[in-house]
Amino acid sequence: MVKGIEMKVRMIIIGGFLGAGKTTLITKLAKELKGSGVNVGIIMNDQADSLVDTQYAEALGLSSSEVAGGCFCCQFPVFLNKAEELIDTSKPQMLIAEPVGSCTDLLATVVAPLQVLYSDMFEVAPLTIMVDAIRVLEEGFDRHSVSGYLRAHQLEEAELVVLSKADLVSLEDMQRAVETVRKINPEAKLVIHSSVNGQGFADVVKAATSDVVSTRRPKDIDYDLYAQAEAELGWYNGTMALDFGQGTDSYDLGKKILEGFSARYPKGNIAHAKIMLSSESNALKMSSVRGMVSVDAANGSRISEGKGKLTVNARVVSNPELLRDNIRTMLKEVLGIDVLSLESEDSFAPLPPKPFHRMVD
Ligand SMILES: Nc1nc2c(ncn2[C@@H]2O[C@H](COP(=O)(O)OP(=O)(O)OP(=O)(O)O)[C@@H](O)[C@H]2O)c(=O)[nH]1
Ligand SMILES: [Mg+2]
Repeated sequence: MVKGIEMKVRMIIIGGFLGAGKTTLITKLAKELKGSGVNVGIIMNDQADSLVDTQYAEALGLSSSEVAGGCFCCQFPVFLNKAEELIDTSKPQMLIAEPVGSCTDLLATVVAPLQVLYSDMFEVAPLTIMVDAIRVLEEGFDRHSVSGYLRAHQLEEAELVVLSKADLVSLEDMQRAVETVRKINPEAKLVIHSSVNGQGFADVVKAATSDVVSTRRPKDIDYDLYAQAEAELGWYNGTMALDFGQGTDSYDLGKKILEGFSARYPKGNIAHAKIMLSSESNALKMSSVRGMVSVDAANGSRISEGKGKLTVNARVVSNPELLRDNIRTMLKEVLGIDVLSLESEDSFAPLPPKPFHRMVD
């Protein structure tokens, strides 16, 4: 599909809980679309700044922007502004937006406002929600599971569900995961996906490039329960300058940092911890979701040399101050004396969501 710049920009919103695989899918989708001649922009989102995801998208050479310090719904004017900026600078035919993983009620607070107030600018694709098959199998959507109310609502409002991490579960288990998803949302289109073997990716590309638009009505929501579910998580973002000297094995370092979370927290409580390490000789992105550590991307050699930088983003079920203290201790243990300075650090629990718009009729 090739659209002229005078046409509406197709806005594809890909939400879903922390660690479900949004950034992995979005960057892959953007590269695929770019490769087939579609001009694409990406908008990332987080409750804080210094984002690993944005650094990653930029490192891949994708036109990207971020809305930091709150979700798209609470910061709708900033979201719109960033979209307009990207449209002015990059003239994209499509914008792919990743809302923060602890955000829901997007139909009422982002999709509807775009459709009602900015219908001349945007064509809004059906709301896509990514759901981690492992989290479904191990926790379900029980109110008492990690952010259960919030994750169930995200799924309820989905128009396209991308059930991710198919490579990590057996066919029988995937069938069970599908049944659990269907109990909450029987209507959505469902794609079983793996970023590792490419399963389901063609269906995601097809949905992205179709002309079908979002039509789903917003779902009821209790904002107190939503706020409680969101506030279960402590958030930590930190950036520090490092001196790797003659050379440090970056994989070892990343692994040790992320394994520090597994040593301190029950795995279900590690929603997503991610790090980006960069130096004069390399760059590395690693993640831990529920204690499962993986290398997401690497550039250059395995060995970090000279001056460098470490960014840590962690979202863990914890009091935020305790999370910060634990991370400081972990970093001190792993990095020894080489921390030159902590350039920025932030730890907090998200405030109750207060959407700028909420349109339900
Ligand atoms: N095995 C496997 N790993 C995956 C798959 N999709 C994503 N991952 C891994 O899961 C981790 C989290 O992926 P992200 O794409 O960063 O998740 P996210 O939803 O953007 O997370 P937040 O930005 O924290 O909300 C990374 O280590 C990915 O490599 C998949 O299909 N299979
Ligand atoms: Mg992400």
